[in-house]
Amino acid sequence: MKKDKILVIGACGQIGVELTLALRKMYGGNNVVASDLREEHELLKGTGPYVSLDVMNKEMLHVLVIRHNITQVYLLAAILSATGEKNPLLAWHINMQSLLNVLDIAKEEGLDKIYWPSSIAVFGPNSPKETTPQHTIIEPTTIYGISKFAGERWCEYYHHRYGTDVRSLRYPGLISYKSAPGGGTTDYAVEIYHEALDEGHYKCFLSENTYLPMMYMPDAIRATIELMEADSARITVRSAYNLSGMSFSPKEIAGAIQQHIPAFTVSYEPDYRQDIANSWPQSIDDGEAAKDWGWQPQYDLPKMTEDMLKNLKEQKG
Ligand code: NAD
Ligand code: AKB
Repeated sequence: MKKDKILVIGACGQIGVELTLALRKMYGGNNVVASDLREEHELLKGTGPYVSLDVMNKEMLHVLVIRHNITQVYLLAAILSATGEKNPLLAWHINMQSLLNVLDIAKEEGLDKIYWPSSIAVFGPNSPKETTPQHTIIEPTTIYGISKFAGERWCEYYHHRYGTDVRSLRYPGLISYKSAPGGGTTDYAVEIYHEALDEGHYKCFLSENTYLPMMYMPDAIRATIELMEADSARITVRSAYNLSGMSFSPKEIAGAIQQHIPAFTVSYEPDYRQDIANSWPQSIDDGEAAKDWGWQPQYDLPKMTEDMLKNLKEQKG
């Protein structure tokens, strides 16, 4: 078992639950403190310490870090793209201040490592759409993307200015069955599996040929851990690494589900989230992650679909 003491903030969210469980396996349950605004997630109960925390309360966060001898923080609390457009100032405030609170405490307390995820949402309509490079035009048009881009700059700044070992990935849309997604544009790719099993029909809020970069959660968790485990000297990108898994459209994911459930049907009624999706890339070049720390995804659309449906069927009984 490793000696580090980890704090996960936003541990009850879509990524937080699975990342906390994975970290507890590696570091021991008691060495990973889970925290969130919400009640403890069912899957976390009995696996390690849980603390109720509002990351916006810097003093409370600071006390928690000192009291638990925290050496690493994983900051996952955020307002995602679709929810962010409903209250842009709140999204900006939460997404930025949470990161600044963590970075500043990391500097003051000399914490070993910080993880904070960025997103493909940093890219905008003027970025190349296909195999979007690591370094290219970045002009996000959503408040979520703007906050992620500003956050990346802050991470790089803290690293260069204060030596803070902060690491980040630009996750694509994440698909998972353990914990529900929280207000993103790519959430349709989770909902569609549930509705296929529950209703046999899904009304999609994006149009059928909207391609977006996506990733299955086991790949995302492995990428996060591989990045955090990598020797610091190998991390050449201190803003956030591009990360790629797969790319597909609603029509293609529906087709993959129909391989298992032939009677499944989908209708398309694009809403305000279509504009957000249209502003994002369709696929991502993650060559720098592959070169620096050996990133390779393991799941494609058919393999993910088989696993999602198998696990959701078990879950739903
Ligand atoms: P989520 O919304 O599912 O979970 C976020 C968690 O943070 C929630 O449990 C929420 O209760 C908690 N939270 C919110 N405000 C808080 C506060 N003030 N104090 C403490 N906790 C608070 O989000 P997620 O999908 O798990 O995303 C985690 C991170 O990954 C975010 O930074 C998000 O931008 C990023 N990301 C996610 C995806 C994705 O597809 N899920 C893709 C790209 C990037
Ligand atoms: C969202 O859709 O907002 C997230 C993301 C891609 O960052 N899933």
